[in-house]
Amino acid sequence: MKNGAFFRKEEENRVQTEGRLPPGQSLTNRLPVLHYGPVPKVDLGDWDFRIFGAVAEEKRWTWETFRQLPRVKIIMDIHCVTRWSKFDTEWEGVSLGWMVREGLVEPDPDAAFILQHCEQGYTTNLPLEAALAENFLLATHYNGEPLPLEHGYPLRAVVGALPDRNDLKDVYFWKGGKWLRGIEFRTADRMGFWEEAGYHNEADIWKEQRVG
Ligand SMILES: Nc1nc2c(c(=O)[nH]1)N[C@H]1C(S)=C(S)[C@@H](COP(=O)(O)O)O[C@H]1N2
Ligand SMILES: [Mo]
Repeated sequence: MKNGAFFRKEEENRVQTEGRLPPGQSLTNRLPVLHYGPVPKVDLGDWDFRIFGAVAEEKRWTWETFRQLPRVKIIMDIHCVTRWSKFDTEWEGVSLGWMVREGLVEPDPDAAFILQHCEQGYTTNLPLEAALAENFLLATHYNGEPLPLEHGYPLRAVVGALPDRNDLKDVYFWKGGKWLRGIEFRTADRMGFWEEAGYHNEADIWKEQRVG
């Protein structure tokens, strides 16, 4: 059997050589659970997901309607500001960019930011362009299974790095809200929970924009 620590280091060297290990990060093979506060209780019967704010028309899905939207699978590298990175994680869910391209959601012409609203008041913000890109997903599944409760069941946003796409903006994983209930489109930026607390608003993993 391979020695765990040795294997980890070997893997880390490999992703580093491939240019996928951002500065100050180290590889983990687990999927750590990280969030502020308790895991919320979720009742799918009265769950809904809303898109509102700077959009032509506000939209609302129940779980029954949301789960019927077409889903895509993406494999991404995710990077937590607390310095762990996990590579080749597989997520499945609904693309916000697809929703806009299909006309399910019509942003106002001056919409330029989004704010994610989660259970228990967690929020996090992104430029609209980043939220419409291929490395941002409204995920319902991880590794082919519905999200575990502690990872955001039934719906979370995920944002990470796609190994071959240097053209996309890559941000730390706190910009993916677990237990997501709404996305507010905005003309002006508004900082979320960690951003208000001093984390960097842009959060670029390659520039190590952790705080400030
Ligand atoms: N609702 C909510 N979402 C959250 C957080 C949180 O505290 N609350 N923490 C963020 C942070 S800092 C990280 S690194 C990831 C962790 O996701 P995981 O627990 O699935 O690994 O969730 C993000 N989304
Ligand atoms: Mo994090």
